[in-house]
Amino acid sequence: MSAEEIKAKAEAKAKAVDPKEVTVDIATVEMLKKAAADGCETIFDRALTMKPCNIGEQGTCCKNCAQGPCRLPLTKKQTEGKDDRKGLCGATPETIAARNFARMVAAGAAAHSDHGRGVAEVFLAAARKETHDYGIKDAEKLLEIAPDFGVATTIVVDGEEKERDIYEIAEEVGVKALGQWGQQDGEIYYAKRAPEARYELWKKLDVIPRGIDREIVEIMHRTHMGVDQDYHNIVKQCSRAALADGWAGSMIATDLQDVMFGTPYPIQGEINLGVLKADHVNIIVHGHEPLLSEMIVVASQDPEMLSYAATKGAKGIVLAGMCCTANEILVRHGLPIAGNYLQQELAIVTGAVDAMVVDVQCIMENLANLAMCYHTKVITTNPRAMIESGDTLHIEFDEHNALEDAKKIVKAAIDNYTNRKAMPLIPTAKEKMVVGFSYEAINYHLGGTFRGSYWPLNDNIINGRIRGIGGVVGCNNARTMHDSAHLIVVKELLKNDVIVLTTGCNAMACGKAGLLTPEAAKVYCGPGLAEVCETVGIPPVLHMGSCVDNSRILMAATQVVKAGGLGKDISDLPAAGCAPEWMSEKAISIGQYFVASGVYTLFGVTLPVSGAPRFQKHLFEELEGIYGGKWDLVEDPYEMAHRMIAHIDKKRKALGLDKAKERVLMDMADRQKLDAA
Ligand code: CUV
Ligand code: SF4
Repeated sequence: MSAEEIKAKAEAKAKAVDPKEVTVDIATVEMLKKAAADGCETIFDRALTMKPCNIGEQGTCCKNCAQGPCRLPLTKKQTEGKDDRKGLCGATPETIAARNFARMVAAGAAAHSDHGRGVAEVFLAAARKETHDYGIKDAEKLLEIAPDFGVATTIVVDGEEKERDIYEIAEEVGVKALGQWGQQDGEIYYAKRAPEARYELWKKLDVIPRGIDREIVEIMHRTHMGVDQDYHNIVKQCSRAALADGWAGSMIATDLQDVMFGTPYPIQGEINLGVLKADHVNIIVHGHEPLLSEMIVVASQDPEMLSYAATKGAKGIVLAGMCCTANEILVRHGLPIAGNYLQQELAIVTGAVDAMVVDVQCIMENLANLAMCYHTKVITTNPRAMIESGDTLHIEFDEHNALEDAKKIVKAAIDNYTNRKAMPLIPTAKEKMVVGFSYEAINYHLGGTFRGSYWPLNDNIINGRIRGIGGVVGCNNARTMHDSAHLIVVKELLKNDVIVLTTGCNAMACGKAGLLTPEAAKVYCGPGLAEVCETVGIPPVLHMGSCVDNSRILMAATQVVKAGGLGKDISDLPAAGCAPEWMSEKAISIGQYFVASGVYTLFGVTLPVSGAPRFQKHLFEELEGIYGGKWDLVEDPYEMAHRMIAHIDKKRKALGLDKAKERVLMDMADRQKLDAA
């Protein structure tokens, strides 16, 4: 070998990913080794060779007009007090960072809400019986949400009150729900679901969304060159658009999905790449929308499809999920999950995936390249999301023909089974879990037979067995060790008797680590929380669904407020939220709607605000005085957990719950007194 060759080899080696340094997940370690051996590149490799741009990372690169990009990095000079940075037009770093931040909110809110719009459209088609494939599965939930849209559930005929036809109600709900996107004035319907104090605060601050699309468009307008140049005012619009996401776009998606496909109740499931089977046709549904995947669930169990698979020599069909589509079909059907965001490429690396069916969001373009290394067919299904790279197949999904489309997809996967290039190598790792804790299910489980309310949860918070509530959600991020921060934060919270509500990729990290089982309570929880979980028989980490299902966390928080004894607003609760490994713009929208709903919200990894100190101070400090919730950035997951706990303790103190209390058994009269309080 020449000196040059040796040098090149050493360099390549220095840049090779050491699997144990980038993930705590054993299946991921195994597949990263296989990818390296197969000579296939993944996001983990690219994260090593490409570093983030330091100006963008600070949030201070503006390319909103062609006189830029104007780049305003923070230097030592500014940290010493004098800050005269300006873009060509005079835009301050504050304006630039706030505009960039606002555009992330707009993109995130748009992603969730456009998903919601699709759901509302299918819902309306189902209500009008224009499609045979969808119907009303949970009529009870429909009756529950109808009044929120001002839709009557009964009708008076000849002086007698009668139940209305369920499909008639559904049609009216569908029309009104869909109208929320184009509404120009007034208020979104669900704003009134919030605790009264919160609703009044929003009204006073003038941030109640008028209509979903309008608030998103207004962000794009305000952040155009030369419009809104006051970061306080930009952040106010962020709140409006984000609230339109959390309390409308996402919440409507969750509710109508529940009505069509069933509200989740606790169900068993399995997670990690070990759910794939070498002698089966393996289909992965990846992305976010349950509309199509619900149909693929049906198609993959169709006897005709199963016997077709048998003719190709397969023993059966495994349908597994990836990312939030996985969460959707898991919480409703108990279908297995192959992994979270950073494992999508690695599923293909097993060599066992015959089709990777994608819809929208969080789909890495590199899937198409990797599919060329192996035999996987990547199938796009949504006209919004096509892939130019590689050799992908597009089978467009149409709700009027949904089951037929789904069968076409399953058939394409079966046909591809015989094209496998080598023996698959599937990791053995998989874990059992109990999932599906919608806020209705929590109501039922914790309230149980006594009165079916959040009271028992509140009672246990008041008596101190449970110290508080932690919402831990969000993505994976290739800039930080896969799943590590997720698990550290969650375990630290559990140890300190904080019950955890989870969605998204955090839920999957917890599942893979065995935290979503009732047995985990004894192992990981402080004595108080362990006792509660063991008594009720629930896991200490409650899997509430996908990212749009963060709306379930808003509803759970609202139910806790309404159950009494813990203040009058979400901001009074001993609770905090975090996204330790976030990466998606959707996470920024979620963060903003949690903050505007009164929650202390911490993000890990990075936030593009550090280059604009006054804007950062607005998010990290001043917002608390306005909304009772604020942003924070903490890279160290232990520190993150402890800041959440400190906040929880602060709220407990404000509620007078800091004195260690003996548990008093309350009678009905006491409870009613508390309810009235
Ligand atoms: Ni919507 S948004 S990486 S799949 S949680 Fe997972 Fe969840 Fe983030 Fe994407
Ligand atoms: Fe530069 Fe102003 Fe144009 Fe942004 S809007 S690129 S800061 S001139």
